[in-house]
Amino acid sequence: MSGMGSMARGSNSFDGEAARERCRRFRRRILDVSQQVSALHIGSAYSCTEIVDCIYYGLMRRNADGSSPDTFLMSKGHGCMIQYVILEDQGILSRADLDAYCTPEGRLGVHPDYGNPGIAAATGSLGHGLSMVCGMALAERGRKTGGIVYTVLSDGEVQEGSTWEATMMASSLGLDNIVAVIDNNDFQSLGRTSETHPSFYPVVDKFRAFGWETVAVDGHDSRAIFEAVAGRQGGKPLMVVAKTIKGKGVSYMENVPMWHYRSPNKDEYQTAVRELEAMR
Ligand SMILES: Cc1ncc(C[n+]2csc(CCOP(=O)(O)OP(=O)(O)O)c2C)c(N)n1
Ligand SMILES: [Mg+2]
Repeated sequence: MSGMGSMARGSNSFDGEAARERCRRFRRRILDVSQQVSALHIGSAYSCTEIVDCIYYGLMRRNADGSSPDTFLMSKGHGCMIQYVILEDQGILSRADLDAYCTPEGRLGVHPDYGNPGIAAATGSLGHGLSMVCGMALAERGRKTGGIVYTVLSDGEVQEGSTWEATMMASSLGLDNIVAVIDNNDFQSLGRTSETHPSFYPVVDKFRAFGWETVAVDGHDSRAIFEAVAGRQGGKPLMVVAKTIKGKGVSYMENVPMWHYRSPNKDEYQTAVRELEAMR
């Protein structure tokens, strides 16, 4: 397969202002869903809001019937609330689906389940996503569909050995139809990645050494993410290392580890609403 840079939607077609408003709206919807449950991975979803938005609204192609030749797999499955609200926005999941989040009657759980609309694979056990992505990308190549497989990994997840097996496999097989993004918020649950695993850095160099094209971006700059992918050279799998802030968008959540898995109380909810509404 030839380099896939030309398959992206076009380097000037991504509206950064529209992305900013969508991401504000998605954070607000996640905040509202958080009030239905005792806890959800809100900081993890806010960390990769611009990344997942850019993949769905800037990079993945849409057919006239709404389907896509491309695939998205949320490797950091615990951050799936951002995917759920985007799938709701696209009409693939319903409002009722999200309203029933984590209830016995509902079909959406804490992690993505295969079989639910818009979900390419079950994830949540970290470290397996990139291996599945390799298989999917290989299948797309074999079927000559031109389909691109997008995925988002977390920085804690990259420490799993299986991620490196898949990293080596992707470049060995020349799977240039893989676009992976690391949500590099420098937190893994309650600790700093840079403190628990200092040798994680410089992570860009490691993927380059494994034969990937690499690029580092600000993971909250939607246009920068888009341009990093659209402007790639091609011929190799692409790893975008996106520098992010866990809990981005609500001041008291940013870089505060307990917001990995927690729902705001009533006062905290009101503060977050005020902040998100002020971003209009
Ligand atoms: C194999 C595996 N081990 C442990 C966990 C429990 N767990 C859930 S999230 C998480 C770490 C969160 O940090 P990171 O992976 O960097 O995600 P993010 O910062 O994006 O939330 C852990 C250890 C898991 N889901 N899978
Ligand atoms: Mg992290």
